Amino acid sequence: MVSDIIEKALNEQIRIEAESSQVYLSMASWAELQGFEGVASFMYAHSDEERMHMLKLVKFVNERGGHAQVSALEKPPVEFGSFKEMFQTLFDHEVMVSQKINELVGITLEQRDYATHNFLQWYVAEQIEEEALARNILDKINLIGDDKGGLYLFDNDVKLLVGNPPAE
Ligand code: OFO
Repeated sequence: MVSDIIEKALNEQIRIEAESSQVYLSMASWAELQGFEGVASFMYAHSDEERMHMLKLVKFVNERGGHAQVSALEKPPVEFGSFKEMFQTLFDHEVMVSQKINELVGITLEQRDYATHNFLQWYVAEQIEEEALARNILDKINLIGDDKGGLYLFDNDVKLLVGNPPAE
């Protein structure tokens, strides 16, 4: 059984994961309109992943006797200026999510909720991967700058990062 404090904290994380999904969906749409198919596929897939992170939390809260709640979401940005700006936003966003996960883990220790603590380890590991990936992409894009040919090759490279592109 989750305590009220843990339930509230997990519901807050459900909202954050849902907002992450919306942010990446908005990035996907923007990249698609710029004609960058690889980046768009990557962002669509990433958006789906965030929804999966959210659903995993929803199931957990309900299984533990709490009530997973779906809340209103903040509108994501719709314009990103440049790919560099967009990937910087993505990286900053993932760093923020990692901080939130860490705070959540801290609360489970304070509350001595070891079941939720254990469950959250998956998110801790996932954030390490996501931050590393975002940093890696950002490093690449910083090297390329505004070079059109470089961006074209980058788009093809990013396409390879997408394991399962969403159905058209
Ligand atoms: Fe990319 O963040 Fe979820 O956990």
